[in-house]
Amino acid sequence: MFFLKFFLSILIILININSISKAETLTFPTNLVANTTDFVLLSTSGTTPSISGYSGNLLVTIVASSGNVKITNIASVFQAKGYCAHTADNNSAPTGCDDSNRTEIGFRGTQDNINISLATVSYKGDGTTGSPTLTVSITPAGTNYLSDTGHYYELVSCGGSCGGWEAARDLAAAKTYKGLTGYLATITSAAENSFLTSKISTNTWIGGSDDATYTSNTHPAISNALGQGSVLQGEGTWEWVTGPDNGKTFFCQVAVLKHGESEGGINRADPAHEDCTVASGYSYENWDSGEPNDHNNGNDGQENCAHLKSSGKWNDLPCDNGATHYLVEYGGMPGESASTTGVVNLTIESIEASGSTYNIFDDKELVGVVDAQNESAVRFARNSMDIVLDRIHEFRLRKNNKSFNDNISLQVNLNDISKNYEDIVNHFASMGITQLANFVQTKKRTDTVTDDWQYWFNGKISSGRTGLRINNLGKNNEMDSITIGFDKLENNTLYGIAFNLSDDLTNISNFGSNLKMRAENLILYSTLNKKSFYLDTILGYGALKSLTERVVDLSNTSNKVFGNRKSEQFYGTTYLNHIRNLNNIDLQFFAGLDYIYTDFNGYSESGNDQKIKFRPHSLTNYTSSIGSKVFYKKENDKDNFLIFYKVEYKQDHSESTDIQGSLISDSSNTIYTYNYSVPYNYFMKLETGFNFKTNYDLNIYSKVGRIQKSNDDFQNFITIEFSQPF
Ligand SMILES: [Ca+2]
Ligand SMILES: [Ca+2]
Ligand SMILES: [Ca+2]
Repeated sequence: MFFLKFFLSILIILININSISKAETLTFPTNLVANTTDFVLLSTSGTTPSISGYSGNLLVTIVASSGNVKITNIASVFQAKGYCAHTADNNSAPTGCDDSNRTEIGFRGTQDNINISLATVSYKGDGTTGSPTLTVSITPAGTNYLSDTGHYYELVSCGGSCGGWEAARDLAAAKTYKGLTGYLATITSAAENSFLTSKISTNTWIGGSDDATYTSNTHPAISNALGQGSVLQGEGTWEWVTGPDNGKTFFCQVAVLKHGESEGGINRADPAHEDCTVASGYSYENWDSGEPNDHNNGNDGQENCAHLKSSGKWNDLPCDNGATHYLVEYGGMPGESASTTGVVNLTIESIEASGSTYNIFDDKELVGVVDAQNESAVRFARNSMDIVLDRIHEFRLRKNNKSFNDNISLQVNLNDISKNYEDIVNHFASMGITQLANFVQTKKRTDTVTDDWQYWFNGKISSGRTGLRINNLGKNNEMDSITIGFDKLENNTLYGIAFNLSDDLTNISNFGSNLKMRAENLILYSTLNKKSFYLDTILGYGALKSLTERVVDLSNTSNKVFGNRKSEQFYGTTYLNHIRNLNNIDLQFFAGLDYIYTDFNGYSESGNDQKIKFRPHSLTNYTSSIGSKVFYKKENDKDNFLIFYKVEYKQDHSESTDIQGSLISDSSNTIYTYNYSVPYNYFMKLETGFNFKTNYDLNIYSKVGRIQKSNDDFQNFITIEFSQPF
């Protein structure tokens, strides 16, 4: 019994897996809001086109109602007859499908192969207003979908004679596809005929006849007025006799010659009865020259069945002709609708569309570049303030430190420090610090007086990620900065001035959009000491330069626009610190406020038609913070080594700002607006480091840390600082 149950449950699982795997699903965006003046990847809608649950060889077709469509990855799929200028199915890459001038594309492959290409479907508008659509269909290879009729078509080879038209008609009627009953194809429009000509282009039976056996017409064909004698019923009255068009007359034969007259090659078919009337909406026919000719041998009713030629022209053939193919059409039968998921329409709202909700800031690459400029600016100001605060902290330590005498060279110390620090030293060595370090080493310490002028030097590297939340493009940033400062203690107050140069690189998404920013800062600072309280104050000015590179066509990422912008910023911070000493431990508690105001100049991008002119904007950021720092002193007669830990909570009160731009190519100069606000409410700063004083009176201060923001953004940093009296 157990084994039976076990077996049954396995069976049920297998059946379920089987039914799941057969659910054919076409995942395709249904709406795309984009600037389609150049190609736009459909995946920028947030939905990457793909299929699942399909098996076998498939044909994918994508038809644009206007504009152009292409795929850029063609390597894994095959040529399909009638698509991308290929005249036959061929197991080579469809080279025409990545052209920029296609209004429809089609290619064949397995599901996995097709998905690689589908991910790169791109659309470009035609420059006129409207709301274009893209229609995509997935059918088994050999079955075509015509979006005009919504019908499917399948050419069937009988592998020899089909056994005549009637046999072909019955074979077609026995076929079904996705819940639709098949019928011998009826061609009722030029669009349908042209589609079948280009996609099928084979001699094949179709569903027309003038044989009264099949048609609804019972009139004798004779027209006494033409004096052609009594002949077969219905002759000359051509009807569609299959599918939803059954019984619709589409052609009334007109005799050219009278009965008995003969002229080689001239149509001698009998005329239709004078009551013959073409049904409304069925006037399309595409008879070949001289057809239908009813075999042209003087006998009536010789050729009564319609046959489509590979040229797209029609011929009447004897119904028992040994023709080898028949064309099945699916769709349009009363009460039937396709159960297929293989057809999806995508509506594109582009800048071209009247009444479109299109906004240039719907472009994530663009928003990435805009956000990055704001983020970098704030990062610069906070970086400068942090570095100067570090210096102030370091000074406080130094002021409290005891003197010491042994020889310890800077070089030795640096070699002892971890690899990370070596990287920093190497990095800054290339910027001239080697000379500075050498200078530092040669300068012998003379005394422990702390009210000499002192210089200090700080190098800092940081890297972080922003925009990690869903629907944001992730951004990586790297910043490095060097700072040199001078300060002096007077009346228990430290006064100082510092110069900072910082470079920041932000890589936006993975397509090549990026922002390079440079800041040159002048910073004034002071710290006032009263008993165990210290009041730190910093004021700074920064001149910023931005270079932007923005990818405007994700299907061709070398297509970029470029920007060059200048900005200025003012910033300041005040911290109140209280320090308590407990033997080898100093405890510091602090609270602070900072304020950053950045004034971004307007600027215009250069490059292609999607370049944007940005208006000036300003950004105001401020935070309040509380935190504490713990110092652990390790002292002996050789050195003075101190370790610290710091934690700080900063609440962000920054204001949002409107960023505005217009397309330079847009003569109406429509201005689009994007509201930027800092995407986090608070952040935490965690730091740890050490202070080390050598007997050359050189002070080395270093720390590593992380800023963790409430929205998952983060910034890691490592800094090293030297200072010395002179
Ligand atoms: Ca039809
Ligand atoms: Ca005939
Ligand atoms: Ca004929």
